[in-house]
Amino acid sequence: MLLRLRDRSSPAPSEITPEALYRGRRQWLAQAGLLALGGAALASAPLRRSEAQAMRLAGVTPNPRHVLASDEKLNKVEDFRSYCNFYEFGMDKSDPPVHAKAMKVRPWTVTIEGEVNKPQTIDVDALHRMAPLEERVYRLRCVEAWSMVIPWVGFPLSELIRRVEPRGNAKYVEFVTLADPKVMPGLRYRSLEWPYVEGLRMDEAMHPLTLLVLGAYGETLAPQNGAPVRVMSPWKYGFKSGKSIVKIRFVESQPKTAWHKAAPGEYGFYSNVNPDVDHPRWSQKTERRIGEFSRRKTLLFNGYGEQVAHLYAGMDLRKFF
Ligand SMILES: Nc1nc2c(c(=O)[nH]1)N[C@H]1C(S)=C(S)[C@@H](COP(=O)(O)O)O[C@H]1N2
Ligand SMILES: [Mo]
Repeated sequence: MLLRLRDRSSPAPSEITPEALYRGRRQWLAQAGLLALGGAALASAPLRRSEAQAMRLAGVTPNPRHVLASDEKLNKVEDFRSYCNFYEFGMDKSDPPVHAKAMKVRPWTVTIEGEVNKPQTIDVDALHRMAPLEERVYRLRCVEAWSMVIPWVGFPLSELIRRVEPRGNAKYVEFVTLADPKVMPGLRYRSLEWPYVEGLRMDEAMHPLTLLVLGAYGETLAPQNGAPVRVMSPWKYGFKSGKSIVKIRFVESQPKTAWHKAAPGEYGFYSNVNPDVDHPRWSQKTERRIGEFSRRKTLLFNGYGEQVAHLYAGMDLRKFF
């Protein structure tokens, strides 16, 4: 059964707010009919079978406790929607919630190009129907040493990748995001080179933890959180999670990513969360969970090491940071 998302652009199905509901989440999901309880990935429920199979194929032991940060409290939806990094809409955390409202998220297409047998342009509504949507609770660890725990909704990016049939020489996946000067005041500043570009190595993009994200907190994404589509590899710093994607390119050589171009000594291509590799200007050993005062220890690979460490076997993580 499919998990359906409430479309934020249409009226609410009830006056119950997601904020209130996420406290009694299971009950709410059932009541609001947003979640057909069948095989959905609720925090403490076993992984969906296809996901467990995919993880076995990837040589990974399915372990819901690690895949899903179920022992940690979800951040409030207000935190997620009000404390944002989306530099196209301004440098302050409070800019995107104000300015991103002007971004039109329908109609929206994502163009797939490069080293694939089936290049195509996909409408975002077709993306919603491409694969069963799953809810996954993942930590987001920003390189600025704060973090949040978010119930993301989407499907493994690998589902999309398989459908477009990458060729043998496709070694990396590049994500190009929207750059529209009409609605994005931040483009005037040369803080980064626009459009914002991010990338993953093919095996990282195919990894079952990497989600193509279409929603969060049971609803389609708010514009400031990267509507209508973004990616999420939870073992990497948040900036790898490109928002409002318009193009996915399959390429042979390592993409030149926006942050790496802006400051190569500060932001590497891999950007795996690593408490032992400090940012040149600050420590990565601890983080502040948004909404909390005390700091917590940052975990290697953001706590997803059991699932992803094998991808980097034999690599010097200080060199390939
Ligand atoms: N297009 C685009 N995507 C982006 C960014 C950005 O500035 N532009 N910021 C990144 C950073 S630094 C982080 S931490 C996350 C923040 O996601 P959130 O605001 O939805 O929590 O988005 C990432 N994706
Ligand atoms: Mo970030």
